[in-house]
Amino acid sequence: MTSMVEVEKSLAKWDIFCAVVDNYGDIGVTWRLAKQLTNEYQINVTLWVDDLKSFSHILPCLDPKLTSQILHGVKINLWSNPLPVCFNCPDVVIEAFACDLPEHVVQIMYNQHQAYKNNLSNTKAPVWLNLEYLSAETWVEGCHGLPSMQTNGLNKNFYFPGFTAKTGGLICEKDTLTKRARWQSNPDCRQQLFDKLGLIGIAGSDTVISVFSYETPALLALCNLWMQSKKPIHALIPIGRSLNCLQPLLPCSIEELKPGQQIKHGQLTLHILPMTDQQGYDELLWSCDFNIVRGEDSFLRAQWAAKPFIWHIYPQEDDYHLVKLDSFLNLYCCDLGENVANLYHKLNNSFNTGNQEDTLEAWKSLTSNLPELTKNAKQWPINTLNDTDLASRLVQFVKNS
Ligand code: TRH
Repeated sequence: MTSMVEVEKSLAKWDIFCAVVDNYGDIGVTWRLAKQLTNEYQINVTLWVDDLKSFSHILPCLDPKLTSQILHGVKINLWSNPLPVCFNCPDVVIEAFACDLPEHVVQIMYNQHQAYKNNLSNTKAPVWLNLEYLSAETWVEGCHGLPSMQTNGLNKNFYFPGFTAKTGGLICEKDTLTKRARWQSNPDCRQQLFDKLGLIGIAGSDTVISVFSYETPALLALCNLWMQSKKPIHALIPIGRSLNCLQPLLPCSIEELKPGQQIKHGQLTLHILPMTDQQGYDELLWSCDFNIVRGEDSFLRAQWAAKPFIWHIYPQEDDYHLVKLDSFLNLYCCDLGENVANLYHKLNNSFNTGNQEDTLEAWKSLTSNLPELTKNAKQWPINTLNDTDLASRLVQFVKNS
């Protein structure tokens, strides 16, 4: 049995390594986890990131020129080769999304392992975890937690986030749902956010939709439809990839667009937004009637926002992402009536494959079923979290290691 001293020790210092592949998902997930482990478990977290410039888009107060800085209680170190800051062996090392730790780091972990094995030290090698991408596929349950013995004798475990009790869970800070409920019960919060973002001309009865997607012709088709809507629709679009497929609606090139700009076409107003920090983005999702999200982290935040959403999943080879999308939709739709479930599948599938006609058909039919979709969106976070989130399961996993 693990002694109390060992338990506390295992929670003392954790290092997370993140390589930014593209976009903001890898850093978005690791940054969110680092903050939560610090705030809720008082863990001393160091986040090593190889691209501070990308990071600064979702953390505007970060200075990309500094090799080390502390923000929100998390030490953020630049991960360059060689490491510009000394790596002191922590209690836990998380390698995010198979990012391959620096050899030098593995060597230090190995030295510690050897010293412990040879009774030269009381300190074990760190618990080494590979945090994987989120998927709702059923095989995840069988792979979560599996060990992988390395050639040097060190052990690494696969940690799979997921939607069921047998997986690693979903990232959600303890106070997210209460903060969101408080926000949504007070219309002043939304108004204050819109004022802060300089969004003018949005009436309480207008439809507000946030858009954070990749490129798809389905988005342009939806915008063309929204222009002819009976009541005003506002699309709130943080500067980024969604705009690449909206060029026909823009008065200038994407590079010339400025946050704060508004572009009106019939009943549709496009509002160009700046990117904000993660808290600001949550508030945006909480304030909209419908959200279009993507990747992994914004996809989860849309679920915690308890509003209907389209998921533009990160594209993978051989359209494998469509399998992942389907697995999620099967779970998400299981309490919906058959008709709405089918329409919701159709909307998400066609948005992802770029089928304009099907997207429009599904959207039009779903708008008359919005109450059912909204009811499901409200209940979903409660059912899905099922009392535990990823960080609490992760801490428990480490304690049991
Ligand atoms: O940016 P993404 O497309 O990231 C993707 C996915 O994670 C994908 O799985 C991965 O393989 C690939 O990156 C490399 O989408 P995602 O995951 O939603 O990440 C966006 C992050 O940006 C998320 O943490 C929310 C944050 N964000 C802000 O903080 N402020 C903003 O204004 C916006 C629009 C987003």
